[in-house]
Amino acid sequence: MGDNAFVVVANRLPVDRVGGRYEVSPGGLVAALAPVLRSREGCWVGWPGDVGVELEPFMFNGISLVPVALDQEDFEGFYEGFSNSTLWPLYHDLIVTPEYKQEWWERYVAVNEKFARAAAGAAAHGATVWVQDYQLQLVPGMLKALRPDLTIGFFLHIPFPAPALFQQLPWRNEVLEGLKGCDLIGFQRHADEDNFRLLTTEIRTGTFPISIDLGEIEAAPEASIRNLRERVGDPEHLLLGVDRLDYTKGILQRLLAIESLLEEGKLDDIAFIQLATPSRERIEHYRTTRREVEEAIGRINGRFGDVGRPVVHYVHRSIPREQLGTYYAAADIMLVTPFKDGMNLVAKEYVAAHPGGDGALVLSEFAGAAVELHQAYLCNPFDLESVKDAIMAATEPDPARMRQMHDWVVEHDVAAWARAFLEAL
Ligand code: ADQ
Repeated sequence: MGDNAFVVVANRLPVDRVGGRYEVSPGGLVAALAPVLRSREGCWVGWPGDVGVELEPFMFNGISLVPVALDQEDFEGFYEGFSNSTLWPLYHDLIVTPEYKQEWWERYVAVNEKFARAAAGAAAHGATVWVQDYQLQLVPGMLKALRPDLTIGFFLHIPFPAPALFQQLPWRNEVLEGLKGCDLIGFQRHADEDNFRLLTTEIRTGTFPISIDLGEIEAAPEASIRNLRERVGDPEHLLLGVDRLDYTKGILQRLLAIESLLEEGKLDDIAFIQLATPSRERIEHYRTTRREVEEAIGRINGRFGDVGRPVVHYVHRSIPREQLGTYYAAADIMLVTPFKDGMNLVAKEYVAAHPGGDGALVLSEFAGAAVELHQAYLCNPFDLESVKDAIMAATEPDPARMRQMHDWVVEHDVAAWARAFLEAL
């Protein structure tokens, strides 16, 4: 038993190792939970991000971090395997086919046990423990068995599939049992909660749409916005995409929509910036998606670009947080076109960067964010014409729509999200 009254358990610790030392990894979850962790003498249990590294608990920026070590087999079986090649595609409605492998499942159980034991060791008597996301669905049940005195919450950041899909999972009963160790499970959308409740009503559930830390998207200076637009040739319409390079995000679909509009002569003076963070690159489906995206970019630039004047500006790396605000502010049209997405924080970040009502958001109906940001130009990424129509509508945006969305995001930030969940718990 430890002495922490509040414990967050997540796959990753909120730090990245950069050249031998740790830096805070940016993200809303850290921003939302850091104040709670500090005020409630809390700690964060998670994997530091390096395979095979054993670390003692350490303090970082006033937060106590409890590292869980993963070896190469854990990384391959638990992380790349069961989490990202089984659960991720299954929970995103089979955009690619999930793989079901007994040895991955066994690693998932073993690693969930490591996390549960670490959390049990860190929590004080009667503490509150908040477990995050699909990688750790067995932790609540394991933790309840070890420590019946704890109050345990769980939040699922990704969608929860319809029962007919979930029931494909050979270990569906074990996963449900794991989740049943909770006192409260939170979902992004009512639709996810409803799907879950068709399987069991034994556990208390709720819908808590996650949001962003408004302080992280800094107001961009006018000069840097102008500079960015000049660098891409001062187009009439500057379009932007910002994603992890993941097959759920529909990056290829937005490129095909742009290509088709250029072909039809409906758009001409445009530039499209696609920022894509490398992601899960050892998994074949991710490599295929990257290949398809890069091929389309090459083709579009070859057909419609010119020397020194490409149509698509593509950056395959993570952009520092402080620069992201300039991209968002400079873009006339933001393209968020996932086939399926728990929430999609990029959509909210873009809206946050447009307090004046300028700009337009093209948003997939299948992103959780579409529930709250319903004034966006909504589209169906499975229907190319629908994406094209939304882009065309966004070329003449209604500022009232952006203002309403901006007001909503300002009122409903990530701190409000964390507060709502913890109060319900
Ligand atoms: P993700 O699938 O990672 O999150 P998202 O919500 O869009 O998706 O968050 C991505 C974050 O990474 C954003 O904050 C964005 O700014 C940042 N980012 C993306 N590309 C970047 C780049 N090239 N450079 C710098 N930063 C970049 C999962 C779920 C989502 C859910 C979140 C939170 O899949 O549906 O919204 O968790 O619950």
